[in-house]
Amino acid sequence: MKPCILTAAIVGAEVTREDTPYLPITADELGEEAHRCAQAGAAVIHLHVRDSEGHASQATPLFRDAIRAIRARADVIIQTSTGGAVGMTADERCGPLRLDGAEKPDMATLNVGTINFGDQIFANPAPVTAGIARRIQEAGITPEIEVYDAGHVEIALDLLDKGLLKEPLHFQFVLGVKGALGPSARNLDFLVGGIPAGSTWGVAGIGRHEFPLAELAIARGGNVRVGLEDNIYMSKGVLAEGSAPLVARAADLCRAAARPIASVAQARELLYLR
Ligand code: KMH
Ligand code: ZN
Repeated sequence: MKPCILTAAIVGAEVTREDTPYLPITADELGEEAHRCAQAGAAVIHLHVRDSEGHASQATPLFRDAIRAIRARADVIIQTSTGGAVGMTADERCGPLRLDGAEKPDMATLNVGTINFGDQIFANPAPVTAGIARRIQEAGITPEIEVYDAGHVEIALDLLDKGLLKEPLHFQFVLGVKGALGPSARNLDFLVGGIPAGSTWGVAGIGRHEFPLAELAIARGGNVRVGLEDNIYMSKGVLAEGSAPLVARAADLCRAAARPIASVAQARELLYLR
């Protein structure tokens, strides 16, 4: 079995300090949390940033500070969000793509389809997605395709046809968002069955679905994303003291399934990163 790449989604855009006191917000807190996650086995940090009041932001300087703080502490692959938060403009969402030099992200997410997002709508109309895909490509950053619903793989294949994505493709199946595709094995198998040979894929299960889906992904040869962005609990009513304990549990699941955990160097190779 090839090594399993563990991604830590350490902050996200929606979880608040009221939800959990363990949410990292400042650059130093993000750096420390990324370091703890790397020690627990994460090779990739999926990164959002917050402003000084803890609100979701896609501001380039905040990403610069966070990436500096992370790289000062840990050798990890940094994957910045271009999803941001519901309601942000496409231009705003592209804040991290403006970074270069030592703070340039290794990867960036590409959200290819519009979904219900709880009571809200996470809007990704085709022209917005195409524009963000082009900007990721022009920046020379490797995209990860975020898939939340049944038709999203098709949209990605259309972007591939148009030259806005290049193979090998990297997919993240985010399952269990309220209003989008549910977290079943049947849905996961359907999605995996639709991606081109040679693609990589991982699963991010939302809320209580995080670990059941992680187990499925590990058994099927996929990668795993965990972290406070997706789930704040270790077990019912018991808060995770940051994302690192969630990464540690995912690493335990890998060991239990005799699946090696990808080092950063192995993850770079598997993801064809420069
Ligand atoms: N916060 C969600 C609306 C991404 O990072 O690319 C979108 C999101 C996806 O988190
Ligand atoms: Zn995200």
